[in-house]
Amino acid sequence: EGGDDGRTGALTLTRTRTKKPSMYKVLMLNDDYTPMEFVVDVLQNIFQKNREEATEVMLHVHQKGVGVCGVYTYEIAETKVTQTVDYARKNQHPLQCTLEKE
Ligand code: TYC
Repeated sequence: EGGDDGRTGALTLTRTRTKKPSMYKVLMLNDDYTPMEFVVDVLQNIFQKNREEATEVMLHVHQKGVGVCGVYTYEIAETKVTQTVDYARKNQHPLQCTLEKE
């Protein structure tokens, strides 16, 4: 957006749009003990995936060791990690989940 300084007539360019927020991947880690059904349940209820997508992500993590649950702004990503770990511990599962800046 152009602006006049009102004295010399110099034009300046000012930012009209704020910076896009940094985005963070929420990663789910495999382990040998958490039941597959529990992971699918987490992906549906915390990461808003349908049953098919949730199953795909869970199987990917089971086979590769790690997978992306979703990409969010920092506060939302952090909240989902906390909700996942709290829910897993409440059910005595070792499921781990972490953040990674994109
Ligand atoms: N590997 C687990 C099992 O065989 C299933 C599992 C999948 C656990 C994904 C964690 O993030 C995970 N029961």
